[in-house]
Amino acid sequence: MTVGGAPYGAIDDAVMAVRDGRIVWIGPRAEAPEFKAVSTTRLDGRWVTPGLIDCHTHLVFGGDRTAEFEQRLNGATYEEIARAGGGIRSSVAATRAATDAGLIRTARKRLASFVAEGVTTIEIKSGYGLDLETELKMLRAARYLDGDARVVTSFLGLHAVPKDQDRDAYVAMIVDEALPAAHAAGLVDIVDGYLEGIAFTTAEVSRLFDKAASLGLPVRLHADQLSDGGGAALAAFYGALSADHLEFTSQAGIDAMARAGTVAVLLPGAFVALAETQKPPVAALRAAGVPMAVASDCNPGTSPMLSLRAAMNLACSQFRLTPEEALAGVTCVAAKALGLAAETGTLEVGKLADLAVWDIERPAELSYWLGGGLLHRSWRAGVPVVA
Ligand code: DI6
Ligand code: FE
Repeated sequence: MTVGGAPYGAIDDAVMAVRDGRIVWIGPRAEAPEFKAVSTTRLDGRWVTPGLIDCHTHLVFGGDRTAEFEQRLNGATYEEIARAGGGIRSSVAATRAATDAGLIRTARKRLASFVAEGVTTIEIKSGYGLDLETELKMLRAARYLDGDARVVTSFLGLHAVPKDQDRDAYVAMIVDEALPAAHAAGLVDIVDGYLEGIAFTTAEVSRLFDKAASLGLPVRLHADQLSDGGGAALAAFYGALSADHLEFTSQAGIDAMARAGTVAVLLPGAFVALAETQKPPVAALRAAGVPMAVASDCNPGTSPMLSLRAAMNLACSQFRLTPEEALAGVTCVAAKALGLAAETGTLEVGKLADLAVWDIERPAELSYWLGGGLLHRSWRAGVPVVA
């Protein structure tokens, strides 16, 4: 992928050599040197892609929100439910009540769905704790899940203001106490926030991002999902790895992202689940050269989605990505969104041997089929996962 000029950067009749978990050679069989291989695996003409990367999930949470799903089907909106104390806050109550083991057990089941379809790297956020203890519990659970897939954690303390709590005191607790504590415990790879009318303001997110910068941590932002709050421009101002959602992002926001090299993360699962009508400005992002990632946003409220390939399908059918863009969006661009572009996301010498092998005739099938088991085998850093 992305090597050479063929569509998808595809190499026909290829050979790949892996040593110590990294790709040490890749190219056409005709050009391959003699390898003193310890073991050889034949893939019989199958397609091999980088292991898939889901760069935006809320995989760890207690309970579920089936009741809200039914309320929305009866006409209630997500914002109405949130303002009435449901939404994120109802997952907070269930997550606080869950034990470490319980959180891990339920998240591991969900993770298995992603691994079974070739995901070898997954990002997991906190944000259903909203107190020091539970945010740390969520992040510990996320770290613990690292195994079949590599886990990248995001600290999402500014996800919602907890019930009956003073806003300013809450923001101060997250910024001055919870983030430094989680960072000191080695639990934070990226700092995330939710900028939205029903969530946090530019000033509040800025306080968080200033703290992240002082700790040397990269940032990303849930931006412009339900309204244009200037989130894309704020993310770009802070040099964010990504700005996510972007349904309401303006041209000024897009231009700022292009200048900053901030990735646009598209989340069609939330768009569909909320029956939104405002689509992210894909044509303008493309025209501005902003790289687009695609992710599941797996979460109990707005995207109860257990398949990254389903997100690829919806990114094409709903947002008009090409299948090639969708595949880039869950491989090389997703790696960039997580700051891992030097390590994974393409099949190139020096990168980790994160591989997915598919029972398909052509790569567009990965976006074409909505669900279904197309994976033949997978490896994380040269270690077999699905065998
Ligand atoms: N945007 C989302 O789509 C999720 N979080 C966020 O900031 C929704 C989370 C939830 O409703 O539980
Ligand atoms: Fe999200």
